[in-house]
Amino acid sequence: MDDTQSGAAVHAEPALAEYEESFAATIARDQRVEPRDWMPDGYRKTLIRQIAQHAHSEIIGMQPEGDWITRAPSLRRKAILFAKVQDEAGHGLYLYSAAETLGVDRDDLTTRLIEGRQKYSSIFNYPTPTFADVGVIGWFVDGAAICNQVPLCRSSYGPYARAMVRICKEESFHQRQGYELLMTMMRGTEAQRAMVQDAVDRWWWPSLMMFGPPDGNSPNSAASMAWKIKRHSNDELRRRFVDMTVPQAQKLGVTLPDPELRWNEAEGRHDFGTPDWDELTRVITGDGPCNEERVRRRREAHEEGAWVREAAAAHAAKQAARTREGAAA
Ligand code: FAQ
Repeated sequence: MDDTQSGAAVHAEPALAEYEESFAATIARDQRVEPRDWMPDGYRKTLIRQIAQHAHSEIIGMQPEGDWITRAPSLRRKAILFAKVQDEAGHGLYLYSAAETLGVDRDDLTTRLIEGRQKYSSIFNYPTPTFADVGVIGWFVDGAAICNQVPLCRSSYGPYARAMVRICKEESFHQRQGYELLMTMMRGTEAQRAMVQDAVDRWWWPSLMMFGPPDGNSPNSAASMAWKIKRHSNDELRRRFVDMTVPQAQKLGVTLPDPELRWNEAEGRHDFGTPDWDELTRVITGDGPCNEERVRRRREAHEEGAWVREAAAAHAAKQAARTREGAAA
């Protein structure tokens, strides 16, 4: 090694340390990290993992409720459901765009999803046998999404945090439409009330699992919280969801299926039972009631949409060529 080379090597180390220092200072000051800023590899990888999983969840999450679009009981319910499912598609698109700012390609992320190499939320692997499921998804699943995602509006990565602002506003409408649908059913017949209670019984525990494994078994939380990607732990958000939902259940007139659920006066919050963590592991690893169907349908939709992507690419190439010709003339 000659002198110049060794000089360059000595110089490279303080430069990296400076980048690290500046990144740490940005996080400490609660400022946003933007796509062009230097960031540690682990930070970039964690964001790509979480944002991609989040985007996949929004897209796969269209399926359980989408199944009811053609069977909605009235034009009004159909229009509402259509709008909601379309919103989820929009959320997926914002999130894939946010992931792309980190240097990954949306096509590649989709391939990873349909080949089972990337995850999506466990909650979308449960079936929707009755129309009450549509209401309960809005109330519980969108409610849980709001609890989890409002703090993500303050996430340290700018494009993710900004995408979450609009997403949360829309999730709030989704939650209300679900609750309103359930209120209507609860004012209906005995059979309708039973249908609501049955859906509540089936969705309660899977909704608690949406927040992820318990804190002691959450390998990504420590780094994610230090980097301020996540602002609260899985258990903390799960508790908030329970506290928020219990009075809503009382008002609605349904029973949450947990004999251990009770108000803890001393702590100022609810105590509740333990979800079946083995079930969460099974569902995350592909062995839930609907995993196979959800991924198969996503794969089919992707394959059937190939001609649209080809046509859009051909159109874009034609437009670009025209622009070039115009500039050259
Ligand atoms: N399902 O170390 P942690 C919606 C995985 S959107 C599947 O605690 P982390 C809107 C986790 O990825 C719903 N996998 O992980 C809507 C990790 O695996 P990996 C989606 C799960 O990231 C409504 C491993 O377990 N929301 O509902 C789950 O720190 C209605 C260890 O876990 C988001 O994606 C799970 N439930 O915390 C749409 C929000 N939980 O990657 C349609 C953003 C954990 O190491 C209709 N994401 N895993 O192999 C987050 O906040 C976090 O990623 C958590 C997990 C909290 C989900």
